[in-house]
Amino acid sequence: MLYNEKDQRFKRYTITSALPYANGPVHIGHLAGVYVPADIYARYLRSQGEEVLFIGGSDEHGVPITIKARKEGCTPQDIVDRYHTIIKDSFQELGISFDIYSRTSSPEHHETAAAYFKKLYEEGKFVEKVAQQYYDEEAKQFLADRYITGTCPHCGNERAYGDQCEACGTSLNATDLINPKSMLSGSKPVLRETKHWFLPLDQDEPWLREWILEQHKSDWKSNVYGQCKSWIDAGLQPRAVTRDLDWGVKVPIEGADGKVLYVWFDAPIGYISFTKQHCGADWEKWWKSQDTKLVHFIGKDNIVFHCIIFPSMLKAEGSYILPQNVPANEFLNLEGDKISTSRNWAVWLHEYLKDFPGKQDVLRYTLCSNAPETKDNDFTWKDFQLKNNSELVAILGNFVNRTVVLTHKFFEGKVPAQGTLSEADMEVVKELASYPERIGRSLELYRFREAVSEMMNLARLGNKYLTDTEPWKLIKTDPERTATVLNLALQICANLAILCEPFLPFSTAKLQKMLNFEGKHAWREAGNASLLAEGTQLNPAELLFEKIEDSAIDAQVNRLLETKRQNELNAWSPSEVKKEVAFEDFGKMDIRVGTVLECCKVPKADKLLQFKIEDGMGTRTIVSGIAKFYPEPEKLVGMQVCFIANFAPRKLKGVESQGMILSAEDKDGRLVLITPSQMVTPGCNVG
Ligand code: B3M
Ligand code: ZN
Repeated sequence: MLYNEKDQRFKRYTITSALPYANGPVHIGHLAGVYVPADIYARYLRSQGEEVLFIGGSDEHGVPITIKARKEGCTPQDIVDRYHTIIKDSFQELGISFDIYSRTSSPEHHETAAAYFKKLYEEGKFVEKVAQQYYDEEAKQFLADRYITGTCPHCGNERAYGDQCEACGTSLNATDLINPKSMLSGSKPVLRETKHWFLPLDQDEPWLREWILEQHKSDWKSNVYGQCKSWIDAGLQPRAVTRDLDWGVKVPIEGADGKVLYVWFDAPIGYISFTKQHCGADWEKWWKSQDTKLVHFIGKDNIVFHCIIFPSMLKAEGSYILPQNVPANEFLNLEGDKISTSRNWAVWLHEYLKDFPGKQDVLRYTLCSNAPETKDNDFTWKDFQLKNNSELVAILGNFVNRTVVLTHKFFEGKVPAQGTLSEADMEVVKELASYPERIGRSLELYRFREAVSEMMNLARLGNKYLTDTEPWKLIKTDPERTATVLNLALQICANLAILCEPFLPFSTAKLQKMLNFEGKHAWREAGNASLLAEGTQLNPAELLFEKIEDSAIDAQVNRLLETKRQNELNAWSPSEVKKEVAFEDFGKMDIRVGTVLECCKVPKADKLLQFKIEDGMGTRTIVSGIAKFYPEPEKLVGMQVCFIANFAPRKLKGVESQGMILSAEDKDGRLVLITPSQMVTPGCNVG
């Protein structure tokens, strides 16, 4: 039975999680924003005995996929096959408990999406319009969505796409872009006429306003509500649901050759087609029954599609329910920087699973307790280590371990008898009883951070109880009382073995095994202090969590630093080549090699080094502004450098400099001395 009264009228839950594009693997931003909270929610509801259908799948259409295929010289199908497998396997390994994880390139999905379009078409729900669209004359192709880039009219981002600006999150039409450019040929596209079908969102405004802005004023998250409100207030525009492309669901009507459904039209229908795939004939109750609660877990860039466009598609069809909630999260950053697939600035799930085998729960825990629920948030590896070492290991793991080890030590691993409870014991029992509701209520309100911190508070309660009662000392004077203490501590462990499950399924399974308390336990069993019967034989103690050492964290941080270095390198381009000069002009320069005899800092000048150079004719002094880059100038003695020998002498900080030493300026402004690749005779010419 759920705690939130509003939810009690629902019999079943259709939980969807945004379909990741199969053009790359899944990263921690996706997980924290969508999949970890959705999975916790689904697991919680199942444990509450609710009927749940948790749907996921890969979004295999859309321009990013065809662009990637083009770049790699393969077919879009190759791309989606590759990433669908990686994504699906890594979700499974992380314990994301989808009832079905399917894909939109499947024939079943194409059929459902096409039929959906056809029905709306036949019922006259679309507006047919011939519109001007960008066309690339070199590539001979219409440029849908991401095939166009340009400047966002809202925020000035120069890399906005034809359908969306990722910098400010605004959803765009390609014709809104300033300075549009084709992704295919780089040329300036021209406008050409083409026919498309539009969803007349403008006509939906009255009911959307009532439904979202009135009915869901208090239960939708403020970030979601706010975005919807600004969309609706700005005035909704008809939205094209077809594209001139050859990758996607073919538009199933005559006269639509070369056109497919817009990816944002077909993808949410994926939720429906996957339900059919999973449930067969019995699928409709999940989508058409008033006692079903539909909840979409998404990231903030998907809000308009799930709160306005998809509901308007559902309403147009007529027989579907609308979502009751759309708990969208904000974005997770990584070490202070926006996560970016193209810059490889991410922690990829499949790589994490390889680097940290068996530590799925650590990632789940960190991402949940740091989830960007109300504002963007930052993931750092240091914090990940801290959450593991000082919370999972030091609080939860430590409490369970102490309890089980002491029970083995003092009571042969059998749950000892619960004698008379002291007042302090009764306080603990009372507090214990409040946890299922404390955690559950937070979860029902989509407050996952709050919920997971309550979960940890229960472990804290247990730890404090042991510290206060000191059973390891008590055993010497009062074995009977010790039995009661350990019994109660074990009861807390058993409660954890129910209440941690949505968050930490792998560790919970271990804990259940240790306690000989395996199997599916209902949420409502928790909250009482008699879950484990006296005499139950425990299994040997096992560590639930292990400390993560600095070396493991350093390796990850170094990988990111290397990525950053690579990105800077990629972003750098050499300065423009100067105006052409004649050979004679070059010949005027007298460049030679000399050997460094002495080198020291110029007093009272941070930047300058004073060189004494053997130049074949004698010695000369040259002052050079490279002190910052050679902190140990004496080490340069013996090295050969190149210098301009016929530079007019000039005084620098009171020292006369007779020439100029050549160095290369690296992209970060670092100066590096130029030296011949083999020793040569001092004074010889360079040219
Ligand atoms: N494929 C995910 C994204 O925008 C998008 C979600 C579709 S959910 C129907 O990254
Ligand atoms: Zn923008």
